[in-house]
Amino acid sequence: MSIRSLLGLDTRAERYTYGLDPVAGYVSTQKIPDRWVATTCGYCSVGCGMFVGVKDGRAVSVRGNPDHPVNRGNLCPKGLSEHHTIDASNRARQPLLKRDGRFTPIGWDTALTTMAEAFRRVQAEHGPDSVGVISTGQLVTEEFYALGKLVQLGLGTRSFDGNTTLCMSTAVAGYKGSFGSDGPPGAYEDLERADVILLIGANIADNHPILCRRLQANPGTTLIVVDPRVTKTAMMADLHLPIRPRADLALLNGLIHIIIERGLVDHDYVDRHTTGFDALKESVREYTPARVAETTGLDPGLLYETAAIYSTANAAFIAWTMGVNHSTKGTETVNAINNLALITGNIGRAGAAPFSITGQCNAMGTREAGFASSLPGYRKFESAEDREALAGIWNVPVERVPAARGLAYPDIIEAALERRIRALWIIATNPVVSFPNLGALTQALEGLDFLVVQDGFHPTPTSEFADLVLPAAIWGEKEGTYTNSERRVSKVNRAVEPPGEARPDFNIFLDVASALGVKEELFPGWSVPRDAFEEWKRVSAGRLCDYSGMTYEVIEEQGGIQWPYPAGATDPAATRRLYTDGVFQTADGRARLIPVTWEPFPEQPTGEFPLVLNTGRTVEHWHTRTKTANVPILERLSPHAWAEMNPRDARGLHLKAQDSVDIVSRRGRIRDIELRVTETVAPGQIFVPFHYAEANANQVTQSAFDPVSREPNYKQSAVRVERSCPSGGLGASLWRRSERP
Ligand SMILES: Nc1nc2c(c(=O)[nH]1)N[C@H]1C(S)=C(S)[C@@H](COP(=O)(O)OP(=O)(O)OC[C@H]3O[C@@H](n4cnc5c(=O)[nH]c(N)nc54)[C@H](O)[C@@H]3O)O[C@H]1N2
Ligand SMILES: Nc1nc2c(c(=O)[nH]1)N[C@H]1C(S)=C(S)[C@@H](COP(=O)(O)OP(=O)(O)OC[C@H]3O[C@@H](n4cnc5c(=O)[nH]c(N)nc54)[C@H](O)[C@@H]3O)O[C@H]1N2
Ligand code: SF4
Ligand SMILES: [Mo]
Repeated sequence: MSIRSLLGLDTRAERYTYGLDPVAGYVSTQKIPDRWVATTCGYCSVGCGMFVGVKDGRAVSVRGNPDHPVNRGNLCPKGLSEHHTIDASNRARQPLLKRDGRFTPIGWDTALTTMAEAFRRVQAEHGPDSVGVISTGQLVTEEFYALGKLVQLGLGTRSFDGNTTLCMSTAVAGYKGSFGSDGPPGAYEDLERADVILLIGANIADNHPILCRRLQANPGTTLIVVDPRVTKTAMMADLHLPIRPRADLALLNGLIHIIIERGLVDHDYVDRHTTGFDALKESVREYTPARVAETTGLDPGLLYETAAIYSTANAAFIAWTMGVNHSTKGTETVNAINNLALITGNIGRAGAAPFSITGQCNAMGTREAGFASSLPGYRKFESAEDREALAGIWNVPVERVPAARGLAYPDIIEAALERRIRALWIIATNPVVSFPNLGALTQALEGLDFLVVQDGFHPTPTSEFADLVLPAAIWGEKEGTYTNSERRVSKVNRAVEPPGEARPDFNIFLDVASALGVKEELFPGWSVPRDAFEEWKRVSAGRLCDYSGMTYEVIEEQGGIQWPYPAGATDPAATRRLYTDGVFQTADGRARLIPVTWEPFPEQPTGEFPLVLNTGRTVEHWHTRTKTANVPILERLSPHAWAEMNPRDARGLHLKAQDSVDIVSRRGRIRDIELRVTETVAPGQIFVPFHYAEANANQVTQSAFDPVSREPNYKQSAVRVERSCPSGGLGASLWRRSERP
């Protein structure tokens, strides 16, 4: 394949002629922008600052913002090609109503009244909670905040959650348990200041690429990577711990055991700022190096070495992502991470933090704005004082503010299966590809009386199931703020107009509020995201995630501001880290050391299903590929799904590289994907990316969820691998439903 075709140049209608642009280097003269619009990347939670180049009202290029404190001008391949997502041919352009199995274009007014009537009818017949709403970490905070109010106070349903439960809810629950509140305590700067960095189940080289740049700016650090695969991140490490799947809890308890045994505990910190040390000490007694070596598959020498490197560092940073969160023991594993950081005093200092790297561009914004697992501003459902404070700001009777959390995402799906939930509104998430155990999910969706899907693209695998499709503006077409993993609030700006009749989600929420008759009560005089931002500032004032000192203008000026930033604040650097004073958000101000126990993962391999399936990501694609499949360079680099298998297992199955294989579990089958034979995966395990609807990895994953956070156990399922039948290709059929007669 030529470089030109790899870059997608051959397939574009317009041919490129090259000219020299002083900023961007060689670019097409047809594509030299008239103007550059400053904004924040709409993919991952790193939160890179960038400019979108606009020519004749179209987004034609992107470049990194050299002054942005996060990325200093760098962008990863997805960011650099993000403008291609806007012009995609499969953008949703008008509201569509399904009549007799076919989508018919309708006007917005009809769409909104149809939706409001359907939801109110279902609620009248089956109770307020029989309408469910599933949202996302990919809205701006202003939209998410408005949606929360609309759903909880306007629709009055407590069946409200989002795709963040497939992602971050474990970190949230773990932080709440240990520190009394959510909120990642560290900053990206810590990657440059730590002398030891421990990455657990986080493949930043693929998934947070610009963080690798930050890490590389610290050549003196010792990097330890804990991952069952030899990922690109593991290849960067000084020490890679190729742990057995889901043995992290045993490893962490084992490290704590050694640190206690060797007298390496920071007793001063423990005595002044924590509770529960004696119980923790007792609980790790049985996690001897010998036993932990057996559980984790790691040599005892490696355990001693890791414990020594971590506990003797001046500043040690632990970051984790989905290798930890995607587990039925996720919350407890996060508690164990926090335990390790606390007993060594590695929190609240430069270079020292237990740091959950978030995933989506605004996963953090949804955590702050709450409404699902907590009330806005990290307030607690169970606190009468918190509910009264909110009722006061909102000017509603306190009884309107929910006093307990409603159903979490998997429980909403289960309620739909049992027909306790009859109508669903899905916003900016694509569960038909991303939710575990596809068979159960599709049964739930098919049983609904009314399904609304609000998406920037159509058809998507999920919008195919909809009764009503609402076309949304996407990144590049709307305004607001995102919060990145280090609590930095950055500005998102509109560069171009949305296609057809698509509207920003913010406007759609206000329109739905009008259709439900609650607009003036809940959103008096609101018309633009800034109206929501001003109210959110008041809601967050005095809370850990205090925005009250921020304005859109100061955020732009500073290249984002980390919270807390209370009214009157002038120095953004002053709040770079949380818990610098060792005072936590618990009743007694002390962090809690929480004893936790390791358990094997739920679905152990058997003779019939002998392999452990691990699912995850690759740098080129974003989740369910609604966006990146439209970007020629990314799609060409990674056009189809594959399975990675160790040579030993491949030999045993008489398979070779590039054979076409099926992956089979008790629940389903991924058909016809390319086999890659590689030592990066250990014997007994396989890895499959979950990006491809036509080879949907979630056909085989299971309905197993963390009891506290409700997050799915995506990273371990028992499967077998078979050579595909020659007819193959059936995997594509699922999401081409509407094309079938
Ligand atoms: N290119 C790209 N970047 C993205 C995304 C994307 O779709 N594409 N998505 C964004 C989102 S929302 C998220 S949440 C993040 C996710 O970012 P990551 O968490 O880095 O992504 P994953 O590939 O899901 O999983 C991370 C690693 O966990 C490892 N793992 C599996 N099982 C275990 C285990 O038992 N123990 C340990 N220690 N590790 C294990 C996997 O081998 C994998 O390398 O990425 C964000 N960035
Ligand atoms: N097997 C397996 N499954 C997984 C994971 C895994 O590691 N393994 N990871 C899980 C994780 S961490 C996550 S975060 C989820 C992600 O799963 P999803 O949330 O389903 O993934 P996306 O493809 O990002 O879906 C976003 C949807 O919103 C649309 N969209 C984009 N921008 C906008 C907008 O501004 N407005 C509106 N209305 N729509 C918009 C997109 O077209 C797309 O349909 O997947 C989870 N599923
Ligand atoms: S690292 Fe994340 S935020 Fe930065 S350009 Fe890449 S996808 Fe965008
Ligand atoms: Mo995620």
